[in-house]
Amino acid sequence: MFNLTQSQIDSFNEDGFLIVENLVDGDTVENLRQCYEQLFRGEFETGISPDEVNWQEATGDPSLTRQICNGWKANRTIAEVIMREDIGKAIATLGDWPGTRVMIDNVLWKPPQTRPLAYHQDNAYLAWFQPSDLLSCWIALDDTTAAGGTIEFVRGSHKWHHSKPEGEFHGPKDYKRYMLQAAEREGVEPEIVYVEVPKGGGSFHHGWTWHGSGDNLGTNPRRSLVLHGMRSDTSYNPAHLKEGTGPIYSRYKRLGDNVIDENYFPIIWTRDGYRTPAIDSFLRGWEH
Ligand SMILES: O=C(O)CCC(=O)C(=O)O
Repeated sequence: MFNLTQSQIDSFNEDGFLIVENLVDGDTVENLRQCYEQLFRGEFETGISPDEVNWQEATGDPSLTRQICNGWKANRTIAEVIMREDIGKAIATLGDWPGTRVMIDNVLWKPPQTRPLAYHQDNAYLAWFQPSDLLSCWIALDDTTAAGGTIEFVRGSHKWHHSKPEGEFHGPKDYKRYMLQAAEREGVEPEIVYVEVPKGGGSFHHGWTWHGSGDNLGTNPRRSLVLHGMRSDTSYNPAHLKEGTGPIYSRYKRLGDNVIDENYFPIIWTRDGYRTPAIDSFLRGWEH
């Protein structure tokens, strides 16, 4: 059970991120690693495909970080972590939100000698819902190091101006390029902090915090599972469905209103005690 202290909340507000240990235990890390093998082989336990499958064993570019988005829909072990109430509560507390929904998860696997993920601000891709705020929990499934391509944050950059999405996310030549341009516009020297934690630890980050990750120059894989949370009271913004990741996630838009359907974006924790009831039957397995 993860709980935040007041000094962690203060430090998140100041820095735009928070590094923590012991988000998941060793057995869970091991189980998740097995699921990663299955997902990247195209084995989807529930029968539902993840929303974005950017890498598969037979066809994926071996020099790129393997990525699947919304692995929770395909695999219940992943879903159990992504739907955790305590993590939903921590996200809502850090964001000062009424509650947290799952926007997407990210299943990430960066083998040794693979390429970077470009620096970006998450909120820049999200005009299709409003308020378009994201707050994320990044969980390491391997011990992480700077040389091993761990996630890195720029301290205080959630207070910088908001940039537009630019460039290639997967494997760019200069992964810091757009962050450095933003720092120049801001007139500051960026202070980069690497998330170096034992497996099972990780971090939380604000949706406007600049972050990315370098080449994996180490000899171990760098796997991580990310929950990107959105506010429980958010809704579709029909004027901006074509922007950012909107074309992918607007497929779940209802025809007659802008309600974000909790079957696809489940509510995992709210201040008033609500949690999407169907989560339990999904996690138990429909056959039971
Ligand atoms: O794990 C990484 O290298 C980057 C992940 C990321 O962009 C995120 O969690 O928002």
